[in-house]
Amino acid sequence: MIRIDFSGVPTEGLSRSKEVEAAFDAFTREGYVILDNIVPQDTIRSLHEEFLIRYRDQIRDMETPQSLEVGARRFMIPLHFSGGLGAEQVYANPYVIALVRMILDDEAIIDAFGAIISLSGAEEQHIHHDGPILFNSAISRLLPAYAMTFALPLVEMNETSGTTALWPGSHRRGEHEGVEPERPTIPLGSGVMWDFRTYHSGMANRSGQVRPMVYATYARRWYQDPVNFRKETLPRLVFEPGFLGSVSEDHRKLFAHVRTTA
Ligand SMILES: O=C(O)CCC(=O)C(=O)O
Repeated sequence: MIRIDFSGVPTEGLSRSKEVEAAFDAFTREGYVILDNIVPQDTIRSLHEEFLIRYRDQIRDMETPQSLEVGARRFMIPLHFSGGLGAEQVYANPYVIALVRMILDDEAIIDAFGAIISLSGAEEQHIHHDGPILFNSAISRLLPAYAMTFALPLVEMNETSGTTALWPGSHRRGEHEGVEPERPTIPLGSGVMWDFRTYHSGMANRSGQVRPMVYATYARRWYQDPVNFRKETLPRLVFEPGFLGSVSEDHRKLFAHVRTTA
C-alpha cells in the first residue's frame, strides 16, 4: 500500500506504530509514500490564506535572487520559520518526523524549507530526481535513503491543479523508462514524501489559480542538496530572530547543522 491513513493515530509512541511501519515499507519499496490526514483540513485552508498574503510578491512568473525557476511557470521559494507556515506542525509534523527518523536516523536534519509554486498555466515539468545515486557502483541504488522531500500541498493536488507524478521503484532502478508513473490525488491535509533518488515531475496546472506546495528536505546530518542551491542568493533556511532558541529540545536536533553566533 502506498497511501497510509493517519487519521486518529495518536502522536505518542509513533516509532512503534503500525502506520509508520507501513509508510516505511512503502517508501523503501516504491521510493515514495502518501501520508493521508496528517494535518487538519481547516489548518491547511488557513495556511493557504496566509501564503497568498504573506508571499504574494513571490507569486509571479519571474525568477528573482530569492527564487529558482524549476520549470515553465514553476518556482521554488524559501519560507520563513514563522507564522503558521513556519510552525512545528508543518516543519516537524509528528507523523513525518517519526517516519523521517525511521528512514534516516535520529540525527536527521532539515536541509531546506520552502514552497514550490506552480502558476496557473504551468507546463508539465521535466522528469527528474532531487539528488543523484551517490556512488558510481551498482550497490549504491540498494543503499538506504540519504535524503527525502516532504511535500504538503496547500490546495488539493489533482488532474486540474497538477499533482506530482512519481515513478515507483525508480530510486532502485536508477531510471524511469518502462514504468508508468503514479499521479496521485493529494487531498487537503495529506502530504507525500519521496526519496531524493525517485524520479518525479510536477504536472501541468490547468486550474485558474496558483498551486502552492510547502516542501521540506530532510537529510542525513552529513548531506546537503548540491543541485537546487547552486545560486548563492537562494537561502536553504530562513530564520526569524530568536527562532532557534524557541525550538523544543527534540526538534532542535533538526537544526543541529546550523551555525549560530550566540
Ligand atoms: O511541482 C511539483 O509537483 C514538483 C516539483 C518538483 O519536484 C521540483 O521542483 O523539484
